[in-house]
Amino acid sequence: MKKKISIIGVPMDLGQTRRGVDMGPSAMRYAGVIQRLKKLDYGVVDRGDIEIGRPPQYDIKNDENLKDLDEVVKANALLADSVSKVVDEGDFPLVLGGDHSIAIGTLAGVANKYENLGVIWFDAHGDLNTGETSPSGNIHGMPLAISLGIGHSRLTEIGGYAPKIEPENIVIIGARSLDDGEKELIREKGIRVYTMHEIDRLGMTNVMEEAIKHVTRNTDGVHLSLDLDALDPQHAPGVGTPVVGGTTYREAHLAMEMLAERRIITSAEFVEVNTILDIKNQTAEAAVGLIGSLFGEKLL
Ligand code: 6HN
Ligand code: MN
Ligand code: MN
Ligand code: MN
Repeated sequence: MKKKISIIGVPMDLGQTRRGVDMGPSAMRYAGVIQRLKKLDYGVVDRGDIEIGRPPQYDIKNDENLKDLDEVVKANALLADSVSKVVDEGDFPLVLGGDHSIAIGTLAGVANKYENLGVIWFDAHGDLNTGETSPSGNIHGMPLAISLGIGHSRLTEIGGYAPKIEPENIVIIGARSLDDGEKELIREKGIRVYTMHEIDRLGMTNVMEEAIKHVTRNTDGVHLSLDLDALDPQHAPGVGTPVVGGTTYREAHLAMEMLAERRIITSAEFVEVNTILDIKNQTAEAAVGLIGSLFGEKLL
């Protein structure tokens, strides 16, 4: 029997300032994520959506350069609880976003179930900012730093422990827009990053071989956090912070197919699908296709 998959939607749009990413979970459900997984013979439970508070006024920065901190903290605490229950019940947690700030809650719910959790972070960005280094004050640019225990304590302490992960167990894939403070942190912590340059030079096959080796070396579980902006905007136009020069549609699928073959992923989230910016649900459909590949869908 295959493990049951529990889906949790997180209609979060307060980790950045472009409305529309709150409809990401609906868009992926509409694009058939549940049917797709059932067709692969998984039991699937849709646990509905996490409640997101609405601030009286959007996008208010506090003195520490963090926008909508209260609501982001509250929602991530709820998400951490919900994900933690899913793992305790033996299901596979599949979290649908929502902006990338929700990785704070997902990782908080998952990481203490493992001795050492590995993380594969597919993204055009590093998401390694703090209030001090962030050019925007948008918390969706910070979740990887937060999970390393770096940043505002109200965020790092979600779930009641910190850090969630160790720098040597992380791989970032697809990066092509890193802020100065993020580059510094990457060097300081020795985080393994495959930018688009390495994907071009080595090819996605070799990148994934190396990445899988790296995140499984020292770990007993691996979380996949996939930001749709890792893909080139041509293939995933419905994202809040698109960056040219991303992975092709096939490169992203190949990566998922290799993860499926190795069966290393123990939890996953798909984030940043923005339906207002999307074209006929193309990005949500791309996300659902990638989810299919991650769970073992084959071309033949
Ligand atoms: N994402 N590095 C930029 C910032 O504002 O910190 C962009 C972050 C984008 C975050 O796409 O999840
Ligand atoms: Mn741990
Ligand atoms: Mn991104
Ligand atoms: Mn991201």
